[in-house]
Amino acid sequence: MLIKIQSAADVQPSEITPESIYQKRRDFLRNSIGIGLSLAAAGAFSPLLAKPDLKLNQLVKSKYSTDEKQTDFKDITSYNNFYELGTSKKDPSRYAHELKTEPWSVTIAGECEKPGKLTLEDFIKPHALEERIYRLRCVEGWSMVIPWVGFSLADVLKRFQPTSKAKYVAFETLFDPKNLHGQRRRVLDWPYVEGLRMDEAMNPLAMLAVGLYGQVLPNQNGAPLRLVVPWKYGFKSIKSIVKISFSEKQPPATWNVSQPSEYGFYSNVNPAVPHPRWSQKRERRIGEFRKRKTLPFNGYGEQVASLYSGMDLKKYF
Ligand SMILES: Nc1nc2c(c(=O)[nH]1)N[C@H]1C(S)=C(S)[C@@H](COP(=O)(O)O)O[C@H]1N2
Ligand SMILES: [Mo]
Repeated sequence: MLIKIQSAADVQPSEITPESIYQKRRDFLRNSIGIGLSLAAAGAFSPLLAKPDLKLNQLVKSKYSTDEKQTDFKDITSYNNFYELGTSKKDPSRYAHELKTEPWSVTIAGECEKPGKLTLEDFIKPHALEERIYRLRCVEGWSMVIPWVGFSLADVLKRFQPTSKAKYVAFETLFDPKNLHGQRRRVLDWPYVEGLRMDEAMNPLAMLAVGLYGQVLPNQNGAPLRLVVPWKYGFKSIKSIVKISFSEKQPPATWNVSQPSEYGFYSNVNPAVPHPRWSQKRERRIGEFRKRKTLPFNGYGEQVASLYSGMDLKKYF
């Protein structure tokens, strides 16, 4: 199937699809043509694909999706954390234009058989795009439900053939202080970095996202490529990735380096382990008034709890 191209910059605010309209359009498509949602059919256009001849598989709906009410597109794209674009929640959408996503390449390095530097197109090309509706829970106590478009992280990692020494995988965000005004201040140790233990990274829930709500990933959400690890606090889901490397030792993780007593390397969503300055027992779902209970592993325990059996999660928070 051919994918038309529309870059995020071409999307006018008036074209932004509110959740309800999106849902209706989707039902319409499903009923009228009897196929699952596909990027082109949904009238949304692939991000990535500056190459119009690129063929993609149909966008399938992941079995891991939640059927909870999806957060409004507007909230998902205007209430963000992206310190490269400023430290307030409104800054990332306001300064989104500072992030230059073309050209984009991804470097693969470290303990693997196939290191190299790939264009974004080549990086994405072999992977079938899926829609995965996941909960995202921020350590500050808010949460959202986001319909991501992307693909399995495990499939990506296997492709570069990690060696037996690869015990962890590390990710790095673009460093571009000329354009990203946040990086001109030392609020964090730039570039933003994150890491996962190899078995966590290989869990089928972990994904790389290139879109949301069937559209190109908006810059403020981490265009053109961002990690999504739904059982961990939001800050593990690193945005605008330029490098993935395999290592034997545990790699640094930005918030853990910046405040080790407040943010651990693992950062699993855990209502039983309070942040030193506030409880993690409850959360406010954006768009709702009453707080809800926070679930262990953000409700994904069935899929991921076994990764941590035998570990003291108060020590490895
Ligand atoms: N590069 C980078 N990635 C980042 C951040 C950041 O400041 N820089 N913030 C993190 C935090 S704290 C959260 S909660 C999520 C927010 O993702 P969202 O804005 O798409 O909801 O992104 C994470 N990824
Ligand atoms: Mo966060």
